[in-house]
Amino acid sequence: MKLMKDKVAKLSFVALLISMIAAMFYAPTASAHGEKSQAAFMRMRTIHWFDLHWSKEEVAVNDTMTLDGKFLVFAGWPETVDKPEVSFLNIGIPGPVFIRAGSWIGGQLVPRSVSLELGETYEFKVLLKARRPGDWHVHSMMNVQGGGPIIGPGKWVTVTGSMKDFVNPVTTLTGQTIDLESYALDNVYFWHAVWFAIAFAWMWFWIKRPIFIPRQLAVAAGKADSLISAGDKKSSDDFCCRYTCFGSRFNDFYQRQIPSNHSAASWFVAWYENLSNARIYRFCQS
Ligand SMILES: [Cu+2]
Repeated sequence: MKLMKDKVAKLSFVALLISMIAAMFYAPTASAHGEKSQAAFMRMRTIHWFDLHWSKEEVAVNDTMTLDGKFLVFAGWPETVDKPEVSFLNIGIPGPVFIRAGSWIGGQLVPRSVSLELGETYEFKVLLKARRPGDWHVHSMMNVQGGGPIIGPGKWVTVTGSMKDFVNPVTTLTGQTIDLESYALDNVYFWHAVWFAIAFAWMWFWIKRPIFIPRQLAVAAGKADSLISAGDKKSSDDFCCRYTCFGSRFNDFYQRQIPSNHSAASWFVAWYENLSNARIYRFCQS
């Protein structure tokens, strides 16, 4: 019996080795179109995509292509999925390999969500500008609030060229032309570094002293109060107040937003943030 067990163990080990080596030498690329992975009721009773047409199979970085076609909003929409009252025409691609330069439903520009009628057929068009070289699946997609992304058919499109050459110029409301691809990146890095440094200092303040086990022992011994000194409390108040104010002041200075496809949403976020910042600021001043 012992001999048998040893043999099985030995053979299993050899099998494991062989499969590891095989995986090292042969690893095929995964390749699939995801629309069929959706639940049947999502795929067959929501949005029916048809007559789809991809204008190009190969496109150079900075060049554009369109995906157009029609979709029927199924009259027997499932009860378990919210009605498509807030729907956003999108594109199913692996990350920002294209940018969506424009999208239309029935000839109407739809940069934001729209409400769709059950039983209606719509024509749509999406204009895409190539950004990252590679072979990509390009799918039509409808994001339905309360329903999730409803993906349509996809097709391989090859993007050629170099991502270094990609530009995304926009003219702001003040007439300035900027490249969204690289706009204010130095500033982004700078402020991330500043906040990381502050966050790290704050964490260091607490973790440089003995942490988990000694503190747990102190709590168990009923000496929890001795763990946080009056000095700690003072520094915490100071730290919290100073940096929240600092943050809210800088948010105020950099309030001017970049126009985007979601400008109404970003305007609302900016307004809301500013409102709460103003409250915090007043609180800190008092
Ligand atoms: Cu696909």
